[in-house]
Amino acid sequence: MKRLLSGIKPSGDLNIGGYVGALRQFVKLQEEYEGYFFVPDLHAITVPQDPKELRERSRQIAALYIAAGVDPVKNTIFMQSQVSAHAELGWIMETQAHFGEMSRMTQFKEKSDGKDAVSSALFTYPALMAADILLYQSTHVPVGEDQKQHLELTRDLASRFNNRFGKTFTIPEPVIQEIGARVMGLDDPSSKMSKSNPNKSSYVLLLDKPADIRKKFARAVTDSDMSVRYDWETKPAVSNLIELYAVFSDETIPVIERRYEGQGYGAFKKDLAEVVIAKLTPLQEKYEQLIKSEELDHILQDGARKASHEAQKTLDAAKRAMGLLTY
Ligand code: ATP
Ligand code: LTN
Repeated sequence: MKRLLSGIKPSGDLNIGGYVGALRQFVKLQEEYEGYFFVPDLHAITVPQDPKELRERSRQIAALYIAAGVDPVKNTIFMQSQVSAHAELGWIMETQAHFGEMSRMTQFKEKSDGKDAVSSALFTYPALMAADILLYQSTHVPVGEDQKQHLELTRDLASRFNNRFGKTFTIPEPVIQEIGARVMGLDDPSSKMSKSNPNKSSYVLLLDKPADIRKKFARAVTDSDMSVRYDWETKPAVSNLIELYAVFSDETIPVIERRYEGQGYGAFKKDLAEVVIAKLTPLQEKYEQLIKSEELDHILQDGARKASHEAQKTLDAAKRAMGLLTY
């Protein structure tokens, strides 16, 4: 059976970039795979977090998985910190990772740039990510384009370990879709839509109210000529919005271009807000029910139990292979 594993950090409120690049794929792919969906809270604490906010956000991300359509019966949903094998295998993977290759990780460079107190865990983060994936013998990992480099490192570390100590880990494949692999900011089409951007108009949150969604799309930057045309070279801002339209309406890009031919940006941006609202409204309703319920905590407790059982098998195999005693 093919195994899918992925996670979204509880480091900020989830925006439509994470939904389009990752969460939407979790829902689509769950039919064909055995799914492990976790909340990488140990990754979130590589940068400072307020304890109360972290607690709330972690439940929030798990509730959003389910509200978006991830089936908690069919899949295993859990908190990373509740499965201690992640931290243990994370350490083991650090012993296999070279300082040089870790230094080339662009996410670390971006997140540490200009900051004077950066945790050492932010640097070693990709080794923990490799452990997350390898513990479940995952075959496929759905992520946005920005995680491709971490996936390549995971594959390298798994092969290096297997070559040194005997076959222990499955080599995973990234799953990166063509449309929506990198959703750009609404204020600036040259930077990724990111929850760490201080400009709140640069992103739409999954839990934004319809009025805010309308306002944010109305303000979104466009390009100089007035045509709704898909061309990343000359029209990156509009191309970004067209991709969002395509994803949220389940229509193709040529159909959208034809609909708005000769119409300018006004009608297009208004309709874009409505297709996004139409998708997010049922998700938000389901979320409101879940977040108040104890059902969510039961799902997470159950998930942690199942995940621990699976993860322990791989952790023990890796320890044994290396010469660490496991009795
Ligand atoms: P930050 O926005 O603070 O940089 P992050 O997006 O790097 O955080 P996560 O929220 O953990 O971190 O990302 C979850 C998943 O969503 C990842 O697979 C990531 O690739 C994907 N993702 C995040 N932002 C986007 C985006 N703008 N476009 C496409 N995919 C995205
Ligand atoms: N590094 C990812 C979050 C993440 C992840 C994972 C994604 C941590 N562990 C395992 C897929 C599989 C990020 O920053 N978005």
